[in-house]
Amino acid sequence: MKKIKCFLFLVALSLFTSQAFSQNPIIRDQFTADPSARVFNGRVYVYPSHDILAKEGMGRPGWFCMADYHVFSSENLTEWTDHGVIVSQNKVNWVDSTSYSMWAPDCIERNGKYYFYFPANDITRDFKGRKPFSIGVAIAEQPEGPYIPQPEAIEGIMGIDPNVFIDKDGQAYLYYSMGKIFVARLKDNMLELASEPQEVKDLPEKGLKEGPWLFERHGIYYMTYPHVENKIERLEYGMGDNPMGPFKFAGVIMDESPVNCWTNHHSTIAYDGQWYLFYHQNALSPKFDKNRSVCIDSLFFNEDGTIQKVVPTLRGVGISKASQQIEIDRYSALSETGAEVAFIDTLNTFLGWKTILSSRNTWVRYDAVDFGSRKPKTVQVKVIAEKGGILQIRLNSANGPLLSQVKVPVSSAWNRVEAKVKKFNPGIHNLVIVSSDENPVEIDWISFK
Ligand code: FUB
Repeated sequence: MKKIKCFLFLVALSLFTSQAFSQNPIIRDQFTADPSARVFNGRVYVYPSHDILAKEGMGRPGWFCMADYHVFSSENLTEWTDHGVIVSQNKVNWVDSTSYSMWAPDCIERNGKYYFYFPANDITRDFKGRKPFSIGVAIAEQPEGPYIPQPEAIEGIMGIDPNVFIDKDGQAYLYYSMGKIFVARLKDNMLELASEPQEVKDLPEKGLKEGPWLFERHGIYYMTYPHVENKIERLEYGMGDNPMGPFKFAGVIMDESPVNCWTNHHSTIAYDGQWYLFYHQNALSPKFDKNRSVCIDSLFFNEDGTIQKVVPTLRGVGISKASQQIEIDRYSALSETGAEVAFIDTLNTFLGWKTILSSRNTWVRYDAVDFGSRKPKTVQVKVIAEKGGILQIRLNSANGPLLSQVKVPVSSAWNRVEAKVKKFNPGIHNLVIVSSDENPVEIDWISFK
């Protein structure tokens, strides 16, 4: 009986939590967008939107389609736990359960309770014959839920992209957007406005602005937001000395998407002494930019408090353990010619990518791998090489210390090939895989045992 109970418990656990993948994008078994990241009780939580592919009868074809929200958490920014659905469109009184309009959310803690703010089309309101976007709140005792939605949306707001900031004096502010960015004070109950919404002043006049994210650092208040200055969104910011603004435009945090994702939407956290930018791109859906994926990169400040521009990377953040299956296609650097990354299966992008080393001396480098203190016995690589090949596993550079040499057999199917590890340097190093044969080799992942 005990064994059966234990088995059922494990089955239940596996239904509600699953380990997602590390590196960019950070979640690779579903689409995620509009990440609001928070640090609660020493752990990082991400509250994203959940993009799905619209089918017949689901919202507006070719548009955003979102029916619910998940929350994800991590301690090391590389291994993510999916805590499952926390709020869904068919379980909130005021939400139109056929609208698939659960857009960008946010979550904040106050007095031990977690307040989850989310926009959606409101069946109880009418704006020019439409159900407009309202913003509602769901409350939980734990960051991962269960969340109980309030029966009504917040009175006095029509808009999307809620963001909540609590200042040092305990005053809470709600920011949201509707083409422009607005702010209002919140009452202590976090559910009602304490002031009339007003437009946030001194941000660029022209072009859509949305997705506000307010944070404070060393007494400076940063209003950060996606803005269509040109054709698609880029992340910008203004600096001020008051959460209500005005904010003086201070620059661009991230340029427009190199792969033409129309939206970007972000958040920032300081965690373990480092600042991070969470944002989204359409890496898993290159042909349809309404199916997006959350990424993370490090964020740095200049001495005067201005923000250094963030260039999106595949490698992302965090340290990978050598014993993990390291997806080296999320590379830090590639040889100038002869190395490339492609989807394993373009019809199912959730299978991820592979690295192709097409000739001798082509290489891929993946930074910050922790080899620990004990020498691994073997290295395992998941590979295909139709004509066979030889891979050298090195540290730091294409000529760096040689850890192992892997002979890849002739095969047109994926194989896990193992080789002895000859040399070992304890600690954290950059890992380099070099092809030392003329024939192309495709690599899915590498792992040390
Ligand atoms: O995810 C739907 C909308 O796209 C968000 O609310 C905007 O910020 C944009 O990212």
